[in-house]
Amino acid sequence: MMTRCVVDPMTRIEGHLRFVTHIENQVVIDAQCSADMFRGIEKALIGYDARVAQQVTQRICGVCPYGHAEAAALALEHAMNLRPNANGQRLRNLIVGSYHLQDYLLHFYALCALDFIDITAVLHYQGQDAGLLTVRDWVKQEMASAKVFPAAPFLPRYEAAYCHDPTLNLSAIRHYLEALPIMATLHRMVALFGAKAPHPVTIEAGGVTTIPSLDSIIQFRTWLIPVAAFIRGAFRDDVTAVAQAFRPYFAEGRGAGHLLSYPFFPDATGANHAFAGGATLNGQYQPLDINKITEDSVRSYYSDQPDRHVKPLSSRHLTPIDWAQFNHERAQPNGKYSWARAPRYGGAVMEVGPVARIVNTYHAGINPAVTSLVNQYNQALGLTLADYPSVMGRHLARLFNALLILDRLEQDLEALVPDQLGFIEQPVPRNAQGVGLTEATRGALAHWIATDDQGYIQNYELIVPTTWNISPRDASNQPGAVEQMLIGTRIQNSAAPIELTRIVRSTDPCIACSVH
Ligand code: NFE
Repeated sequence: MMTRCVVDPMTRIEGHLRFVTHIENQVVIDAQCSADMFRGIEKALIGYDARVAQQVTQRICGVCPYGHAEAAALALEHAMNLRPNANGQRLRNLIVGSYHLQDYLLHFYALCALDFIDITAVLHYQGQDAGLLTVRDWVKQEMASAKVFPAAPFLPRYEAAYCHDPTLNLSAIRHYLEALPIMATLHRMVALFGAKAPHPVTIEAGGVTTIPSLDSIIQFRTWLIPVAAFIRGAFRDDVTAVAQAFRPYFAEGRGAGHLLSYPFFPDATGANHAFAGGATLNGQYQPLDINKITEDSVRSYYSDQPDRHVKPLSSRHLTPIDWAQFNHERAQPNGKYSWARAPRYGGAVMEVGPVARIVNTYHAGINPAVTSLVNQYNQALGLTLADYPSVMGRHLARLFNALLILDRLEQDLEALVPDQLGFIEQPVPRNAQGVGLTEATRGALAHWIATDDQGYIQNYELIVPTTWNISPRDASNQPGAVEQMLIGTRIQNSAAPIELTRIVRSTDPCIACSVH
């Protein structure tokens, strides 16, 4: 018997995602992901001074604004043929790196932990920890007053699927609470040099406009101490323990496993990145070739045709379909089902994100710290690189990213020169083009800019991490990366398909970014 299973909206992610699966004999035989929002920010930029892109594109998202700021600055720097000086690059790394750390904690504790950790374990808690006692009382109260458990934010709840180890459950719940002030501290660190969090304002083409003082460097260092202790202690312990407790999830949500990443986290010269760009296809690594990137919108809610394998900046601006036609339950012309477009790399469907950064860097052999961390965990958990594009591999790779970025943050902070400007001012070039490539937390992020004969924005295009991951089918009818991860999954109970939500959440989708 075939069952249609619709998850709409997907909770504990950013933005509005709906996915529809068809399940036969407890196995997913078809899946469609629909990004359910559209804003048109690329179009809105046309005609404005090129420097506004960095501010406006940050408004795409409250979670990864730093990524858009950096990609926009890099695109304009490319058009200007300009690189920040050492202090500018280090300040940028400190802002971007702090944001990455905040985002890894947010994803693991606030968005994903409740897929694995049993919150009701707290009901049996007999100790003196004030945080756990508060959660215990709150859960008890909710159960008594609502008569129905769970209450938000513990919905949906899938009985019997959670961790059965009371020690791990309680320690993860305690760390869930402890992570909150750590994330707040990381936002303060972003604001210290970014002048604002979220949406830091100081990352500009030419560097960073804040001048670090000795006081601000010492303040950053003081805040970094508890952050580093939490990431190297509680976070590392929790992710490692969950990975061990849910070992079969290294075999779930694998998809095709083709991995794309861009160079990320350079040294002070803007080169020698900590993470390599490149593509791993069928287990074989190749250096990055951005000319292979195309996008089509055959199954996306845009009316322009033909719209196959378009290169960035070569497209005309797509026209959204007539809103009156928009209704999920009614078939759309040409089987369109998402506002997201379908980026491809040499025609291949690619997964982007923490696993791509780790696996591509490992293959490229450019960072001994990556090689040693991966080797250490592979030996301890009995893994190979092929296990990383998976639900648990993605959680583990986020931990690796956090540990590696933390090390680099400490180095950049020590080398930062007080009272020295890290910004070079240069006019916006006319009739110029540029591309900015970076890694936001969720993966490969690129901004393309073209200016007109006044230096205003003539064309602007973004291809964003989640667009790669949750893309719909393309002109060749290939399912997107998350769709491929879902197809073939065995479901224990189609009325409570926790396997599916674990797969989707492992990619940390942001629909606000994916469609923009
Ligand atoms: Ni809106 Fe974003 C995505 C990330 S792009 S969260 O996808 O990370 O900067």
